[in-house]
Amino acid sequence: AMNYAGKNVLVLGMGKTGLSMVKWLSRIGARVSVADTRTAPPNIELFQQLIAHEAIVCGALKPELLAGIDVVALSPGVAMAEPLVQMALQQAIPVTGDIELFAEALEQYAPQDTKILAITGSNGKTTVTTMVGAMVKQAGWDVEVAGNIGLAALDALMLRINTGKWPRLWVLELSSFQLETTRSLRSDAATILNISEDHLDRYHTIEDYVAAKMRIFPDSSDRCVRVLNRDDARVYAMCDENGKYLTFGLSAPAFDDEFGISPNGTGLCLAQGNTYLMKLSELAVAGLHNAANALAALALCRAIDLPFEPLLQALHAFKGLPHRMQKVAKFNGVIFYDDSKSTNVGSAVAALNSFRRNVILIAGGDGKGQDFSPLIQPVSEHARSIVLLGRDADKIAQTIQGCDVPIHHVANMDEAVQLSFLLAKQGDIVLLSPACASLDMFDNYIHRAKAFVAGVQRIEQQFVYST
Ligand code: UMA
Ligand code: ADP
Repeated sequence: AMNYAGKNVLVLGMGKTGLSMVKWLSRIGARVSVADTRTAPPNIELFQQLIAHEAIVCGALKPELLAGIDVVALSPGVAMAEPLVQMALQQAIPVTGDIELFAEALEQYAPQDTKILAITGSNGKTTVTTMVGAMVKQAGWDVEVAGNIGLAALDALMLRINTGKWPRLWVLELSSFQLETTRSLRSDAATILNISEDHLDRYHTIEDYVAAKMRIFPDSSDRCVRVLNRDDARVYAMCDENGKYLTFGLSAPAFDDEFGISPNGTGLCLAQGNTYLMKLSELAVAGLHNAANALAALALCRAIDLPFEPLLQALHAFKGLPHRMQKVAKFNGVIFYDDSKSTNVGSAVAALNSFRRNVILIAGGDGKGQDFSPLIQPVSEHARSIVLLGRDADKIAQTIQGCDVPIHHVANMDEAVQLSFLLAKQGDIVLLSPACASLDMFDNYIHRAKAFVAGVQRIEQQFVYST
């Protein structure tokens, strides 16, 4: 591992990750400066409390920033393709990131028997990470959950060092952006849950995106158990015959290294090999994609030999996360679902496939360069109408125009909700599952969800008054 004492480190990005890196690097003796491409990035006052004002630079990244710099520490929101980063690489200045710093720190400071589970994928990361955290806790282990889920890994690390209580297990949610700069993470088990098009505004091709995600698996000789999705050809192809792996999928498992769904005479069950674990209907989270998530979570925990019983108890109790297929209202025979966290095509497909009933789908936003054609089949099969808003509304409309499902355009979320309610018949579902990022119209997906729920509540009140 690198020794940072006395080294000049340039941190790029002044978000949560940048802040955690500045704190950590200062703590281990580096001389830290920070820059952000935005003229008014967040957290300025917090950075000013940590380092000298002259060491903080905002706006276009100029080459002078690299003068005397030994290491560049990249935030996930800053692309490797950023000219300054490319310049650093040309000058043979190492480029690192928060997960790499975290991995180096664990190797240096953590107790020998500390374990790590790592989770990436296009969809389901936060769900599976949260499930695994709850399952391990139920098994009685001290566990820390961190990473892309919201608590920066280095912040979690510093909290633990301050209290002197190392967790027995780290559960890390990792984005492809974080993985680009990760080399030294030695997970006991890791998964790529699935791969569907996303972030093509940052990756030239889907292969580049897959390559970033693959970095979650250390080289083949490593002890890391790969947890792979049998239903995703790209992921399943990452089976390493020389290494250890477990698989999950919706098909019946034939061997003990397979997790899946089997009928046991009384209904469908989650199973490992020929061992039945629990009834599918006992899962509180909707949709087969969540059964896949549960199986992946089980495989990760079994990879580190946790006993089944507490894992299944925790799965029983898991009620799902807000803004992911969350039922938010029911009136006039119409059920409203908030799936605002659906920011790519893969998650919108999973949402549509979760319903047998007719769906009024509200979608659109910033498509990040995605191909929307995977929506064609589920829209044809499950949608009564489509209500589109946001930057890529027209692009979606063009892709699905052959579906024989009426397409409507609206200017904002309130209109979207009102129109959807008018279009819905008794027994229908109104589903916000945008297949797009929210940033063209909202602060983030939570803000988008609030606009949706507020719209729903306004209609509900009118409806209650008028009946
Ligand atoms: N930005 C600039 N210029 C800069 C630096 C950042 O314009 O110089 C922009 C980025 O393009 C991005 C935003 O600022 O839009 C935030 O970037 P950041 O790197 O500062 O992000 P953080 O606040 O550190 O938050 C990051 C993760 N965000 C991203 O990867 C964009 C958070 O995941 C994560 O919770 C946090 O670190 C702690 O680990 C969020 C996310 O949206 C939830 N992740 C993406 C996803 O899940 O799809 C990858
Ligand atoms: P991530 O952290 O990868 O964004 P989340 O668990 O937050 O994943 O879920 C994001 C979106 O993806 C939600 O709309 C959710 O319903 C959907 N989703 C969750 N798991 C899966 C899966 N295994 N396959 C497809 N979509 C999924």
